Amino acid sequence: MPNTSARPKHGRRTRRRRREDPARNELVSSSLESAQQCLFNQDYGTAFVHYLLVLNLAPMFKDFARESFRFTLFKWTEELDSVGRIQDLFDCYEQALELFPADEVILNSMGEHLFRMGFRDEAAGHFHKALKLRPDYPEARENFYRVANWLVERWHFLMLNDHGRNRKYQQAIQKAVQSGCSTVLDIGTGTGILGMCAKKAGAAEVYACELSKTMYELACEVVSANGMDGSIKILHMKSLEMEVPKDIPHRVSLVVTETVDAGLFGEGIIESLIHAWHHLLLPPRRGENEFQDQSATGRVIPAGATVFGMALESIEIRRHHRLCVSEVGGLSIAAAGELCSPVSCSPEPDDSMEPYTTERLSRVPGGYKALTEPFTALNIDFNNVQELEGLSSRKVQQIRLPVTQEGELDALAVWFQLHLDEESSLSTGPQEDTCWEQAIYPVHSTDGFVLKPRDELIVEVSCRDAFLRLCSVAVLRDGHEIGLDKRPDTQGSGNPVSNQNPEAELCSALASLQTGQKQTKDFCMLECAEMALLNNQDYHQSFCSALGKLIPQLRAKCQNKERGSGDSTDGSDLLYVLDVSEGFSLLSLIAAGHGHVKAYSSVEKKKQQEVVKRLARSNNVPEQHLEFWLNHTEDEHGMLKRPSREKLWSAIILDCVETCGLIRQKLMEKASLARCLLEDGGSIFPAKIVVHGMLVESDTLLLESAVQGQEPTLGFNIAPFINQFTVPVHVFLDFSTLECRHLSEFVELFVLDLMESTANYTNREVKVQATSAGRITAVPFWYHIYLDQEISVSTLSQNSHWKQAAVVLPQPVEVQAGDWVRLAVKLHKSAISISAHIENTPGPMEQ
Ligand code: 44T
Repeated sequence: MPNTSARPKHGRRTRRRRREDPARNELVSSSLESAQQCLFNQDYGTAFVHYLLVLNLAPMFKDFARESFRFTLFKWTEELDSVGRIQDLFDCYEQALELFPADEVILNSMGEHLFRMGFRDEAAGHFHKALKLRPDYPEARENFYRVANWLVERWHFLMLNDHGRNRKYQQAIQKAVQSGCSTVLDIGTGTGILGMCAKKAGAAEVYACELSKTMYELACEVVSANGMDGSIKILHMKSLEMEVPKDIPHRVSLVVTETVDAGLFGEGIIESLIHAWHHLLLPPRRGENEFQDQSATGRVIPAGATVFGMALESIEIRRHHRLCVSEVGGLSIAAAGELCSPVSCSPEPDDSMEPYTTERLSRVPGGYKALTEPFTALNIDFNNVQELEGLSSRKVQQIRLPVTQEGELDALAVWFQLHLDEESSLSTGPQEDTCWEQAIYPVHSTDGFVLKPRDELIVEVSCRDAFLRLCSVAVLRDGHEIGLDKRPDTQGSGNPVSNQNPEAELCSALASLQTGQKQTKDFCMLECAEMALLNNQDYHQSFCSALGKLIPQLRAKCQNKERGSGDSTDGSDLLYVLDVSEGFSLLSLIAAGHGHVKAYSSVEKKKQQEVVKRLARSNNVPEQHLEFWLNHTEDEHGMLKRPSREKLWSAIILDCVETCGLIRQKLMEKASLARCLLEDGGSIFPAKIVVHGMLVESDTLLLESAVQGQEPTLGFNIAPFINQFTVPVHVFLDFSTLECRHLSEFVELFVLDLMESTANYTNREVKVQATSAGRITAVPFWYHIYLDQEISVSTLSQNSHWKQAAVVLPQPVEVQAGDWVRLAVKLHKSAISISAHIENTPGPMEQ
């Protein structure tokens, strides 16, 4: 292997001597020749070293060799990547960037590697730089938009647009500073806003810390743009790592923070505050002594919180967390075993599980039904370190809740009031006019327990690993206790709940003791979207019908051919179907269920493969008719393979839309590859995707995409900095519940023909008539996925596992009813962009 880390020396001395040194010239030209020869022989590693040498010795060749150098770099790093030489890979990029520091293609490509390795912050930095160098570089733009959502989460925009919240925080901070808190630490400063409030209120010393590199850099920019760079010290670190006097010279009298998520504790506020009380804050105020000197004591804003909970029914939540159907696409799925979403408050600590998920209940499709009144789950005082420390060791608290409405118990929802000080608080409740999400603790019991008025629901509240845990354990009905939420470990709750059938329970407990196995051997986890997909009967039925049309056609053709050629039917008359869906999919099994089909599944996880195998057995699909092709790819390259040398695929199923509502990356490349592997008359599923959309006026979408308005935020200049992270396409949208005014009918925006098109760039102009007057702020879009000419699935349907996406226009466009709007729709690879203009000339259908 060539030694790529040997960097040729360069610098002024080299340059001065170059002209005088014929030996050097000789070396340059022979190296250049070698580089080209190696490139020709596909020996990219050696070619790369030669190029490095040439370009370091003779920078004047940079323009001439740029293209070949890039090509060599990309080829060589691809090889390094495939053999796991990651450090070498990044060394090569660094060497390349030393030579071409402003090469947007190299920067973008290095960003892609960084992103794949999980270094999102660094990746974003590279995409950002590439984009600054060439703003019209579509690859970098797309990449940047992908990471922007990770780096600067969308709630930053919501927070800064939430004037009520901003003002309340500002007032609370101002009051505290004016009453003597003169040294302040802002934990998790984000854009720096709370720290700047403290400074503006007159605090003598302000410190701020921020964990995320992107947010830290942003905070530095913002603080400096507001003329406070000398007066606020920002540290790029987690507060838990801060020490006095290393990071801040002494303890502070006020900590301000908004490191709270929908479940209150998810950002680690408990741990941060315990640490702050021990290491960063002055001692707390004792008793109710009003006159104690506030500059000698410590306190926290927010002062505390009250957490509320409520039981609810929601079909939307249910279908994402538990199996709700017993049959899909002609398959019985009764034998699937225990399937469960990764969101569970199981009693055993498990890294793969999240205790809660989040939803904005006011926007849950299909709505929800409250089954109990809200109850207080917890009260916590952030100024009492003993109380904070006691949280984790607090014993499990049982709460009895009268059921107020009949309904299926699907989840417990949680929200809170954040008490900034004695007078002022913020609420994240579902009914309030807030933009915040609520925490959702789904109930997993598969049989779906119906609660009735006069029942009492027993909920356990506890705190583990500084997370709040809520679990519905039982229902009291007519004096009997009925256990809920079956859990792997029945001793977990510390409260033996009487079972309806104790004998059966005893038997199975004995059985598991004897085999030494857990009762959970058939347990398998599915992502929420995978669960929703499995519950989507229309989706599976559509595939079943489309395959049911295609397979007999191809079989008939195949039999005719055999008859013609006199071949015997010795098993080679099987049709081959490949399902390249991402994640869990039963489509291959549905294909195999049609008989005379050998289906290849892309299910990768072992547990999930077991589920598919169990279902194959229970549905009488012969084992040899189902293969998991990813189990055999260690020594193979490439995604799609022929089933065997002489056979081609009868059908290839492509997964074309991501759950978030975007077209999958590289879909068109995969489709054109797939087309080459089809037998005559074979099909790609889907054959065609039609993108639909609509003009809307939605302030909500604007508030989530950028800091709005010309007014400075609390008097500070923040918007232009954070708005650099605005992305024009919103994802994970529920269009059915989005607050918006419809300004047009549904319109067809685009057609992607997977059986035909090859183009990477496609443009289309669409004319749409406005049906009412308003400001077009966005164009939500979704897909009609055509499996064949007649059968289609819509990603907008009620039981879809897909969300929708929307293009948010950079500037709203005013329309009158009847106006024609010209939409320029562009598809670059798989990214859609839309711009809207009022058409002055009448549209084609105008009277
Ligand atoms: N809160 C929204 C926003 N961080 C979530 O890197 C939630 C507001 C909200 N930095 C009510 C309810 C809600 N040391 O940039 C992030 C994060 C940083 C830290 C240094 C630490 N120990 C931490 C912990 C977090 O802080 C920033 C904000 S945390 C997320 C806030 C529905 N009102």
